Amino acid sequence: MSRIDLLGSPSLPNIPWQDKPKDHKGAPVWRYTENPVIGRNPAPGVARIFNSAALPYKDGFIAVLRGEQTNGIPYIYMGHSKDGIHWDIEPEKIQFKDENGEPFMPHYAYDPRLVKIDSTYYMMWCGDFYGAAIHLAKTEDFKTFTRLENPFIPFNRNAVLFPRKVNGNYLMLSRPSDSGHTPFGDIFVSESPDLCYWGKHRHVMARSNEWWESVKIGGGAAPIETNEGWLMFYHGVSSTCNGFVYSFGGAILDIDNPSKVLYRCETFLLTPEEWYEERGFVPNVVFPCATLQDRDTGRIAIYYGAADTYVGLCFTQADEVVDYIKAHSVTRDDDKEIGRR
Ligand code: BMA
Repeated sequence: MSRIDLLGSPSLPNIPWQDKPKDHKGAPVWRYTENPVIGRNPAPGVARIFNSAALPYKDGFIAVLRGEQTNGIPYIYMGHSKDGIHWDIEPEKIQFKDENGEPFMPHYAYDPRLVKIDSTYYMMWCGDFYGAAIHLAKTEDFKTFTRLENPFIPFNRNAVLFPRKVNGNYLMLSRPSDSGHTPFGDIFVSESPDLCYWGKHRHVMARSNEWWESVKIGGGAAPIETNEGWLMFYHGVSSTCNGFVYSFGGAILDIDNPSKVLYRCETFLLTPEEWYEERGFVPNVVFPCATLQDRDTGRIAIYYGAADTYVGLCFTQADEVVDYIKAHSVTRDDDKEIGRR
């Protein structure tokens, strides 16, 4: 039993897991020793899968996967797994319908997130809406996917819903951006009563003075509800003479007012170190998109994209990671405020 209660999370005795190596140093996040869990050319016509999200489903796991097709255009594929590690990938891209039942195919789709609210699964991704923007769809059965309204106008990326309503409304994190490889970006949260109309936009966190996240930050996995607040894993970007480096960090948001940051770890939790993170289509990227967690043990498994080429898996434990974030927390005035000006 962990001290930190993962309030909204299920018992997940089959969570993929390895214990922390005895000689592990630094932040309490450790990689799966057999990474990457999805390698190159994973399906017909798909060169790489990365930045992907998974959830428990039936007696195993289900994933929405960013598949970079051999024509270079990203799209979303589904994966099925018994153990959360070995994945069967469906050869056909996900086909969407609109709310009238008419087929809808995005021009491109990348960086999907997957969030279950009550009995419905929601997918968010970045796609074309006269510019890069957030797309949203829902499914009950992973057979029919209904595309919903675009929550926000362009340009915006890195959307992820909270796994339950807060104060009666759905909440979504997002990161307003530009049309290119955005050289700025903070995390915002927006509310909706119905997943159609969005408002009450609030600023959550800015890029910080710490160099690992000084260019831009963006939401990663869906926030995890705990008795200390919402545990959020997000990516932070640094600029070098060889381009951007993507690491990931952790913060804890107020449970009723998630635009208030209670704790924010000043150091990264994971940064590119392994060959599959340092070498690939885009070197030096770790990009978290989803977590699995087991309420009974506090075990957390984090799926992350590596070097825009592979899917990696790493682990942490609720008590350890929350203690670490709190012990290394630095918050600024604009983190702590409600985020409205
Ligand atoms: C971001 C997104 C991610 C990608 C990252 C690193 O802007 O496009 O999909 O992983 O860049 O290339």
